[in-house]
Amino acid sequence: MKIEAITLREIHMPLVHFFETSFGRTTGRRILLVNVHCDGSESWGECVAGEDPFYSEEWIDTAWGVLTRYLAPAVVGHTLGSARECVPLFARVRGHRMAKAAIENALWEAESLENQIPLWKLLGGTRKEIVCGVSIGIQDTVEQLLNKIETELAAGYQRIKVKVKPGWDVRVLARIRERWPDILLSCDANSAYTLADIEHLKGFDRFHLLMIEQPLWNDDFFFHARLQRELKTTICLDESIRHARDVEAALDLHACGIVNIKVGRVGGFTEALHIHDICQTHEVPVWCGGMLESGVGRAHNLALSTLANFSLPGDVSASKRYWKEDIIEPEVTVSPKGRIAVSGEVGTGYRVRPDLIEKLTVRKETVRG
Ligand code: OSB
Ligand code: MG
Repeated sequence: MKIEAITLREIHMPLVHFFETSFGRTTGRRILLVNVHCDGSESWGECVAGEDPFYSEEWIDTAWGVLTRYLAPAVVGHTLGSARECVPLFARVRGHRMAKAAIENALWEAESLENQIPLWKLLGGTRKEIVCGVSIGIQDTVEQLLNKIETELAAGYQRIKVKVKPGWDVRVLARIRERWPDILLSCDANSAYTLADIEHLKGFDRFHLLMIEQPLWNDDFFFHARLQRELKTTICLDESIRHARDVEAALDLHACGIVNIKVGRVGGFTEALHIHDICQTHEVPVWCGGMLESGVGRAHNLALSTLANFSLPGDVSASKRYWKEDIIEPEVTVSPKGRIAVSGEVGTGYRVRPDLIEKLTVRKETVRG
């Protein structure tokens, strides 16, 4: 594939419903898309960096700068035999994984188009459909949360994850369990607790959660290992797994028993596949996390979720839970049994809607050779 140019776009999309985590509330997304122009193909990638540097250090404006100034110029003009060949070209730039992933993932899509195979097959996927869960943010009242859970269960979703923080945790989990004693339930703290909360966190054990996601610091696994020794509930790491070495260290320390893989957080499909394989060797299940993606990132998450060790329901759910109108067609839809069927078409199996993207674009820049 000869990479002729890369176009970056910032699009604005209001969320159907606000999304609140322990670090704040989001009502609309500023989404950075990259469009890679190869000889003979157009492919897309989504940078999942947020509006603020709250989930991780990266945010849309650092990603824009590093993409236009370093990452796009590092690959434009090059001819690559495969998508993973971009990894060494990006290596000089430290961190900025979400920015790197945006280009790398678009290149995987380009490679699948060039080889005329579905992206999920190129990645090594084996599942024809994936099982979906939902991540439900902090609401204004517990009643609102219970209503949302009821709606998502009726829609068929197979696992409910709720966001928690001090003051919105045991009381909320108790109400959920009172009403649904047997559903697959987990919680995500996005680093809202410290080791001073060990006794409090032990109180979560009585809710029989599938997992508690990232209870402690975003950059830690050492103290998560200490916490895991005190809890019956399995810890799942999200924020603190940045690459394959992190997951090796975390598993060695027994810091978690489940891993959330977000392809943006780990810097692209190549690293995500590596982490998947390490976890599989250790018999540690993984699932695919979400970052409130548009259809572009969602389609990539779906392809990744077809790999064998993605054995737990992920946070990959229907377009309509986020957007009045998604930027891909068809939109991502979920069956009444909470599953998404994978397309047999080449590439992602979803087409981007250039007219709609153009309408939503507020900033655009092209890097040429
Ligand atoms: O921690 O998984 C998280 C959204 C933004 C930032 C962090 C997280 C999330 C989610 C949303 O939980 C998952 C989704 O896309 O539905
Ligand atoms: Mg999380």
